[in-house]
Amino acid sequence: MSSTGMSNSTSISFSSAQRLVFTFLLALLIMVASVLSSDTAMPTQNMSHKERTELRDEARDMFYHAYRAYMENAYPADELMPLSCKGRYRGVTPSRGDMDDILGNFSMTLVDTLDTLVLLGDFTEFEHAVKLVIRDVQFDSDIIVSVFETNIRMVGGLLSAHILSEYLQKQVDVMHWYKGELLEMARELGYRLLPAFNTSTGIPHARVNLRNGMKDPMLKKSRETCTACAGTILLEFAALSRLTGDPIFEVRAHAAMDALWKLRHRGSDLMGTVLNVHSGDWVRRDSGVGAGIDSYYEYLFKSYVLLGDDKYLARFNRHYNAVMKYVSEGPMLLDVLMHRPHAKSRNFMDSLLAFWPGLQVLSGDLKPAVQTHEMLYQVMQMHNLIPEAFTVDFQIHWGQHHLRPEFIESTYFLYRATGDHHYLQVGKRALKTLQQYAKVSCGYAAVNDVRTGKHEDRMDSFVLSETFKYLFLLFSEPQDLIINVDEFVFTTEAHLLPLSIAQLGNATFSFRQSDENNVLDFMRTCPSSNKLFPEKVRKPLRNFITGSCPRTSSGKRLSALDFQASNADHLRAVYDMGITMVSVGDRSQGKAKSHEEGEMGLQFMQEMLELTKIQSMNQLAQLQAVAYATDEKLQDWTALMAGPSHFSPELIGEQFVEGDVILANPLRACGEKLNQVEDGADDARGKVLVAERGDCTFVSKARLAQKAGAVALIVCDNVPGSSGETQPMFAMSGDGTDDVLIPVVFMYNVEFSKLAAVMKRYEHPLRVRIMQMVEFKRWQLAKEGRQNGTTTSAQKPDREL
Ligand code: DMJ
Repeated sequence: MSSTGMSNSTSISFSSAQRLVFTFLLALLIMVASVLSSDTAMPTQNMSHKERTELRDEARDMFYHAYRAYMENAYPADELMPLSCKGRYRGVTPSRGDMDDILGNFSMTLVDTLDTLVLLGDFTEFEHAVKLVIRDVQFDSDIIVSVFETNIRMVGGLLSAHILSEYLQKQVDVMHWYKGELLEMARELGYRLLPAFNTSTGIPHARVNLRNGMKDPMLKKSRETCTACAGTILLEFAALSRLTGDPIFEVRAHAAMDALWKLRHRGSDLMGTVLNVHSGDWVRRDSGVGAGIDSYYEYLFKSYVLLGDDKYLARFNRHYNAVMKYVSEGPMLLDVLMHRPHAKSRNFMDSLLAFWPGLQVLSGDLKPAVQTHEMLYQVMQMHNLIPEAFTVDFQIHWGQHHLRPEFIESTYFLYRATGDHHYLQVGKRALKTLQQYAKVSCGYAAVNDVRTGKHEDRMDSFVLSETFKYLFLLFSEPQDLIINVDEFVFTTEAHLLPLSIAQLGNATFSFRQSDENNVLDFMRTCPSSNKLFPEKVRKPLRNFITGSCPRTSSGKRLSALDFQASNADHLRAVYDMGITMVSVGDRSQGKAKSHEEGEMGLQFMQEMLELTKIQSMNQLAQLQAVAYATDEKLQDWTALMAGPSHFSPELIGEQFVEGDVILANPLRACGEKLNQVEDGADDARGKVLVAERGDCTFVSKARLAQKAGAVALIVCDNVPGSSGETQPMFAMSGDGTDDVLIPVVFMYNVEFSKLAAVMKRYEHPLRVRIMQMVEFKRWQLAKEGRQNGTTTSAQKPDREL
């Protein structure tokens, strides 16, 4: 065995694995340290009434800057393009692909914005805008739109504006001409969405043609939708039914929710993110709280609040417990697979999950809400704006920033629940940042990359309906507002639906409402801040640094095993031992209080490293190894890291697949004729096939490889320079059909290049073995032990699949 080869490969894989694992373990510490540093640098000060009023007015000005830019340069288009300063029209403006499914040429930004005008107290502009919508907006267009987006932005916007128009008629004595036109428009639009619900499961299609329903030929193959897309209908459809007296909408939306609930994983209680509306099969089994699933959870809880049906609370609670058990990792929320919930399926988070703390506040679970929010605040401070996705060590994964509302929304709910001025300070920072990085002469522009600050020609309608609305609400006092917002539920698009809608229910919807009063009480009354956590969570951390909080010492040395990052005494003890937890940008050195405590600190760090090693073994479970032997006796193995797939059998424990490696022909393995040259030289039977990523899906490559007789498939990345050392490893997705029986793994370009170089150098066919990385490590450690005579119990992984 070439020991150099072995140790090289070990160090390559271990260092990356350790980096991954370290981030898991240390991110908690870094997070705590970051909280410390932010609190130390800027202790929360009460915000004066004057400053708060100024910020409220600034939020209002921001809204008008964007609103006027849209009205003067883009209306009646769906969106403003703030850099070109003109409207974005479907079918006219160059297409952005699927993203344009939100556009229906129905003046979306104005409809989405109507109720914000009421909250701002601008009844004159509201009345004018309602007249414009009634006059200009129509839905009879041959356009395919997203059912979810049309529902939350358009139906929700129309309903909320209708409710507020009637409210203003009664309370402010204006708009007497209004005769329910907006409700009629919402009903018409609701009917245009209904054909999407004609599926065997009752779960709606993702898209529908506004004029032709599902008859559009482009929709023939339609079958996949996301969990959030299908599960974010009920609030609007129930309100539509209650207000119009037509039960069809609510009936369909309940049925979709029931069908979704049946698809949960019975073991974990988790949901995936993409499913087939006809078969009910899962297409993506990743489960988190961000993109693809976010508002499904939100609507379970809020449906209970709005409609009073206990079953939605029970379902929410089941999912919530599952999320807190498997997805929640300290302050972080990391996707797992619904059917393998103990292993994380990715090591980054998306910015959509920033709504989660707000939902936790509403459901009464404040402590984790505070922690996740604080983490997000750190991410914001590190990058100025929260990037669309960021890794567990808070580095940028996707650099865009779309001016999304979720973080501000959670900040608002946390402030409402706690009264802690920290959240006003956070809101101030968010507001100033938007002013600095997003304001342009014609509105506010999304940021293409938070590292460069480069703008994108995009201002989504939610900037006006949510982002500025929540900012304004955060800095407003209740007496500034014409309505009591506690009597409303905010939809996922921040449209206001009154709790009184429950009373409009007819005999079709008589729910179990035993706890309804409790729920309403909770929504109406902000819990007293002294019962709540934020200060309790954050203050000990501050005290730990400032030393103002006397520590109760047991005289015992704190061991790494017992260490809890959330325990203030532990943090203090670690600090006294001279260990400083470093937040990015803060490289200050720790100094032990005494020689003894310094020794204890060293011991502590050693234990921590040991623990990290053990943890690394567990975290490695998902990582696959492509190991190769270059000696004839197949003794010396070198492993390169690879990622698993969701659609191929899992290699469990010591199982592995072995074969000579061969390139696919054609390399991308997309055509029917795979590895079929006449002389049979590229015969794939019994071989481990390598195909390049691209041109067709992972799973179709796998099917072709299987058909060609390969025993395993390695898909190598087509992006030069990509590497598992710098990029998160991920699991390849399938299409919901479990017909792939051979293991399939993914290698980034740098790792594959190493394998390719050996393949080139090596005269004989190169033998490779696909197995779990953790098993490879165990195998090698055991071999090393045997060679050194230190262990006799080492097992060779000999269970060929
Ligand atoms: C909004 O349209 C809604 O909040 C939706 O639920 C998620 N995406 C955007 C905002 O980011």
